[in-house]
Amino acid sequence: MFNKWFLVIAIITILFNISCKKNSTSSENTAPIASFTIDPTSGITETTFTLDASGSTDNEDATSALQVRWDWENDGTFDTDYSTTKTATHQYGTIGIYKVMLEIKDSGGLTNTATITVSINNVIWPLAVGNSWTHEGIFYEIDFTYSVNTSIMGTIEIEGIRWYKLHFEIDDYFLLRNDSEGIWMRQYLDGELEDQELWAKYPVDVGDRFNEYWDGGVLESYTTCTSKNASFESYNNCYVYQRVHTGEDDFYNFSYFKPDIGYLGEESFENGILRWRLVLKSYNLQ
Ligand SMILES: [Ca+2]
Ligand SMILES: [Ca+2]
Repeated sequence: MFNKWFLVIAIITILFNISCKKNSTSSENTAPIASFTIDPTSGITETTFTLDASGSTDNEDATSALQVRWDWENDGTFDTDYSTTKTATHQYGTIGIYKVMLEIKDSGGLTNTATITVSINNVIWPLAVGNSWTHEGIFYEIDFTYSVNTSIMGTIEIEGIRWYKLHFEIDDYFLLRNDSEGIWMRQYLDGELEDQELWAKYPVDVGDRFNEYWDGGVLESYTTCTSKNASFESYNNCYVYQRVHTGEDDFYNFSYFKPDIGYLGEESFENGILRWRLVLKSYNLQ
């Protein structure tokens, strides 16, 4: 009796195993589906980006069994070895736009890739919530002095793009953002949002010309502050943007910026005579 049942069970086991093997060889392995997130999606050269490929899937393998490797700039050379660890971190040392590529491999050797574009910006204006500046303004024609505060109130998303909202004490608030093309500005006038325009570019090269935001004039840039005004001589390595007003060749502004500090101030000339000046008095960076 024992021998008989043992034989039956043995035969069933053998048939089952054969059946399984037959099935596993006849069903084809399918490629995994690569998917990942990157946080944040833009930053500066000091930003540490966190990448997470745990959203990748495969029909046959558990995600934990899938292997991943990364090509930080999609140049065809992978920068990490295969690993089952789905998260990674990376910093980009140079301003630019990069396409980071994930390759994922299942246990059968099939692969799939996904890419995400990430932009590395500049820090000409330290855009961070809580930063603030105090400037002193002087109208020379009427010998009038005033103080004005600017602070970054928060961020706002418009059409998927993050802007910093700045409150300028004597005006409506305005929005700024940085990307690899430069500084973009949106201004609210009488509560109405103006169209966005490229306002300035960074890094700047002498002779660069830009469309100006509000009156269609041009900007020119210089890479030193020392030539225009003694008030700014103490600031080395700052950038001066000359803004010439359309149709008013004798009316122009110089705006002064310095990386890691921000907006130093501005001067306005008419017929070669200094009309008014805005000078940085203090700043508080978060
Ligand atoms: Ca598979
Ligand atoms: Ca690479």
